Amino acid sequence: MTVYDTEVNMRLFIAIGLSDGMRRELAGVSKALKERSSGGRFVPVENMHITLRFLGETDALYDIADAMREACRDIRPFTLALSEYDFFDKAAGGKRTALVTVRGGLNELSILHEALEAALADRGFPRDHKRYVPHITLGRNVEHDELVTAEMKRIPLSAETTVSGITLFESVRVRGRMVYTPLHRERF
Ligand code: 2AM
Repeated sequence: MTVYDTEVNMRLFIAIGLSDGMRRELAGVSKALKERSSGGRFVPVENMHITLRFLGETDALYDIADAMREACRDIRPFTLALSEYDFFDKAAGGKRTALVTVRGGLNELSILHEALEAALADRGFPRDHKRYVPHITLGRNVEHDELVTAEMKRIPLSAETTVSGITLFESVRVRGRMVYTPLHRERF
């Protein structure tokens, strides 16, 4: 993968990819959720990921790749596993961002996240002060009641991935669908 200089803004984010085993389990969770909820925009399983940092519209590809390199310098591979169904609440109307949480190397993940925030801040990216809650988004504006929450939480999840790098993605909407293109990968 090559990082190239551009003067055109791109919508970028840095994320951790998922294993095939995780995608298989997530496909099952997503299907179960669709059957039990109304409305919602569901994320296609091939687009699912763990966002580390949303960068928004920027053309600073060189600085971002440099920050990724610095942040990963002292990081060693670690394991993450799927944990359970959960959601972020929207204010009213019962609409939620439906998600799956992760477990395992959360300390390592937190150190990586902080290292990335610091390296980006050194290069002029304003710090994201929201608490980092690692998750995989299943869908947005999903509506269901609390019985469904309990049922969804009972789905057993165990798939894992060895995290051995992070990827910078460009996000583009093509004919109403989100397309995520990897631009740069930093391994550790
Ligand atoms: P999320 O799924 O964890 O919410 C690519 O668009 C990724 O960047 C999404 O998966 C989303 O992460 C995150 N993202 C998009 N818009 C965002 C925003 N305004 N603030 C924070 N994260 C955002």
